Amino acid sequence: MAAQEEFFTGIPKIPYVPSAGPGEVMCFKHYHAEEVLMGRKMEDWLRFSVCYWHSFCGTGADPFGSPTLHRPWNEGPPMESARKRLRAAFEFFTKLGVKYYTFHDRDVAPEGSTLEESNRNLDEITDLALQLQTQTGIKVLWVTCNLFAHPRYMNGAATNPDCHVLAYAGAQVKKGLDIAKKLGAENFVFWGGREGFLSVHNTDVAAELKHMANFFKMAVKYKEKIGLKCQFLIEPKPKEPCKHQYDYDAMSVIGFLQHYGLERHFKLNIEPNHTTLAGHSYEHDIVMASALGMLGSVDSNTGSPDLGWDTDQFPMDIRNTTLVMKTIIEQGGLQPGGLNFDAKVRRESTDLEDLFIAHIGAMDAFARGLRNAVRILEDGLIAGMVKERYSSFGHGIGQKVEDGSATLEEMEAFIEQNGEPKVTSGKQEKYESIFNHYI
Ligand code: XUL
Ligand code: CO
Repeated sequence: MAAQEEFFTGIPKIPYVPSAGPGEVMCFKHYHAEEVLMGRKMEDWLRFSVCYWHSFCGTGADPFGSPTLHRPWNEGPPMESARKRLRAAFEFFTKLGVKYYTFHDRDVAPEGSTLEESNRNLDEITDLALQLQTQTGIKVLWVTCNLFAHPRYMNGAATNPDCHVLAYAGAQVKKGLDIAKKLGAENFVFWGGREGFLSVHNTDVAAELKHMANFFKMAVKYKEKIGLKCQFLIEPKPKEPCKHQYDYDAMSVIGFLQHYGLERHFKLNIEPNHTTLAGHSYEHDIVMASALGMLGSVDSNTGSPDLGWDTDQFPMDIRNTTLVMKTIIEQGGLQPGGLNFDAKVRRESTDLEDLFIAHIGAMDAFARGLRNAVRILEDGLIAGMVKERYSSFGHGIGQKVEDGSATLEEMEAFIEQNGEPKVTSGKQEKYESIFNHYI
């Protein structure tokens, strides 16, 4: 890369220095990409990805204040800054040592005054992206279409009461899928920020749900038509910007997909800050989606439990990362999904190096989570205790319940013979103490 094009001057490729002291934050102390754990390289368990919108488009503006983050790549006319932004992003990915990135169509190329113009902008920028991908080996984890920012989408995109708007969203997704194919994206995400309602009085909920399902069916059909191989993902979120979003949480989305016969075509992209907004614990939706074979990818971030909104902070809590990685290892990995940092530096973290520090800290937090989860699973103590807890389903009447052949009459006969079950301790504190031993 030519010297004048360097944006992160003075920052080298981030090294792995396990002996680094507490004040040294520009190196990995736990993340060692090539190290093999449980038969797989750390980078392949973790599949880290940097998101474009927060890290390269974010300005630090909030509803109460102006931008605080002045990024050199966002200066100049829209297409010129789009090209600079892309070069800055690839410099960042390379120096950080992350192999994947994610973006919305409108993050990488500005919206034009017509669909044709927007598409031309996308064509030009994705030509450059393809070049940079080939040069660096960096790949697209997922692409998504921004179907929520433009005023035309204020009443929804796929659930808009006006089919003209739905058609615009469809045209945009068609182009998004073409771009996904061109760039070899491994996944494609649908996040329905405005697919929901602010008032039931003006909303035909049943019609909107059906339209959304039919919209997804069009996307599946087009994906198959163009031979796009990537995995489709829906990202649940309960609210914000809508008062109520249809994709409320993991179980609502799974129910929706099954109701409309779409479950074979989609998995879920779980974002823990959305999970906690839905009133669940951090790991809840990851565990629920995984249990039903529907966990496809993770937007790895965190909120502040004391706040009621989506703060998109970098995930730094080792307990959380350990639980997430335990679930991911148990399901055999996240591929073709990954851990995408849908997270933004605070508006007060104004130095360019803060962008590195944030990602390095979160990657190390996940590397520690991975190492802890591996120890938990290799020791097998917790797994053994859980297995023992359910051991009554391994024989006799329990075996019949397990394989689905038992009847209520048999339940009654069993109780007549065996009477009252004995009280068995759940041992929660014992599990918690053992878990704490590993973190
Ligand atoms: C919004 C959010 C989005 C999606 C992609 O809360 O998480 O950035 O990840 O549209
Ligand atoms: Co997200």
